[in-house]
Amino acid sequence: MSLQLPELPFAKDALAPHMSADTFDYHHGKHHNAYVVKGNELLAEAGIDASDLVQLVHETAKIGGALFNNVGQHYNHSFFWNSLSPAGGGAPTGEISARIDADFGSFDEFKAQFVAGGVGQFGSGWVWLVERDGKLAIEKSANAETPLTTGAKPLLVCDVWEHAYYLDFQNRRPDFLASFIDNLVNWDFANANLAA
Ligand code: MN3
Repeated sequence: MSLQLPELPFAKDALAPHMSADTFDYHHGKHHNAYVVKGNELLAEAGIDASDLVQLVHETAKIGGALFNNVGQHYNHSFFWNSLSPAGGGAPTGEISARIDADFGSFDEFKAQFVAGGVGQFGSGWVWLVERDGKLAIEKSANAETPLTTGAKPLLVCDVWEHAYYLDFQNRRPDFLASFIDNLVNWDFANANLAA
């Protein structure tokens, strides 16, 4: 299989002012596309095939290096676009709402831990809501890493590489993370992942 840049699941200006069309021009059109192009070159050289992207992430994680970095970044960014919605943000709905209350105590406590996780990821990386060993948890990962390869079920992700927020928030990563939860987070996607 080859990697393909997915269409954004919304118009590139649909999340403004929280995430601008300029950000998507660079983040989706340039950064994500570069991972797709380089990943396909390296997959062809390595002669690796897989039936789907999740299997490909697992296969390339065994090899590491630039091959995994590009495939992992393709998986993570594809997951991130789906973690955003123009109708998103605010308190959760559905099954994930009850699970957040059970495992974090409250939505406010979940939000505080999610923001702290993203702020606490030193340098480039990601902050995730996952289900691990039957419980919801906040996890962070560096660079292209993903909790998928360590046995967790990813439910939501926010990109905390500087390219994700610098045009809209400059150095204010905490504000970007709070805005992700308040204005953009796609609970329907989290509920679908939880049920899968
Ligand atoms: Mn990114």
